Amino acid sequence: MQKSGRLSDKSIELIRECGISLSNGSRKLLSGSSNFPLEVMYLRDDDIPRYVADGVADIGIVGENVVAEEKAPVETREKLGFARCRLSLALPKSESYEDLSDLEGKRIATSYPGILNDYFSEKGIDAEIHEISGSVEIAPGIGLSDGIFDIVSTGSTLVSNGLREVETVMDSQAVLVAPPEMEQEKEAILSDLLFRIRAVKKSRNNKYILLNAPNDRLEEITSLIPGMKSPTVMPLADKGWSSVHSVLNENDFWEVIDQLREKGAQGILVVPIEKMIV
Ligand code: PRT
Ligand code: ZN
Repeated sequence: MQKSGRLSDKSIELIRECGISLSNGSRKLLSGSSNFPLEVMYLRDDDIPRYVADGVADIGIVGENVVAEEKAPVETREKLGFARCRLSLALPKSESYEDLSDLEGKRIATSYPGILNDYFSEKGIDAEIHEISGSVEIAPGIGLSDGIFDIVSTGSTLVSNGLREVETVMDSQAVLVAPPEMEQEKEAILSDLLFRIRAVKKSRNNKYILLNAPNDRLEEITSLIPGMKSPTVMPLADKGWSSVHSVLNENDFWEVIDQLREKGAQGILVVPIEKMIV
């Protein structure tokens, strides 16, 4: 995994949430685990796809953008849902733009020449790609290029440099990569790890919900929160009321909560789930 940067903390957090303890921090090149057959090697993100392809590491956690740029023969085994961003073309705000053909003959600065070159070839655009490492966003301002191709997350870097996003070329997030073929023994360890990662990911998107429901509206209320199989319903000491327990997806959260309240649910408690095995 990445030694220090935007992927590091989330990568370590994911491994720890999988119940895997890691000795020492990312200060060393390697750290081992006392409770899982895993050793973590801390690297620059750009080296990760190549190290995995060459078998120096068995698996890697890296951005899809880096995998695409390095063109190493590795497979994405799981999307991890963090470090989300997009790779976009941007031009100075004052520059008019209608479609890609406006980039014909332009100089574009980027740290991702491979991805951009593939994109321009596919679209049949003849533009000049100017590779620079770091601070790509200042290139047009100092006359080094006409536009840029770079990672965008919130878009504030573009805005503060007087640039405007004109095309999104790819979306990216952190992924777990592995070589296409793996020894059986390692594949078994990887499947165990992926099983845990999926349980952690699932739990992040779901909440445990407990509420009190009037018995005459129980059916309507339980139909709103079907949960994993079906909700648990238990009588309250107060006759006419029941306690309902279920699991609720984060994305539906506010909408469902509003509907539950409308139907007379009271004392709604929502608690995080640590792991979820379905
Ligand atoms: O030292 P090492 O080579 O390991 O790290 P690095 O400096 O190459 O990478 P790092 O740590 O900056 O990013 C690692 C990965 O995080 C990237 O490859 C992406 O997959 C992902 N990621 C997610 C981002 C961003 N979001 C991001 N916002 N990588 C970079 N940025 C930069 C971008 O380059 C631009 O300068 O943030 C700026 C844009 O951000 P907004 O929010 O202003 O749009
Ligand atoms: Zn890097």
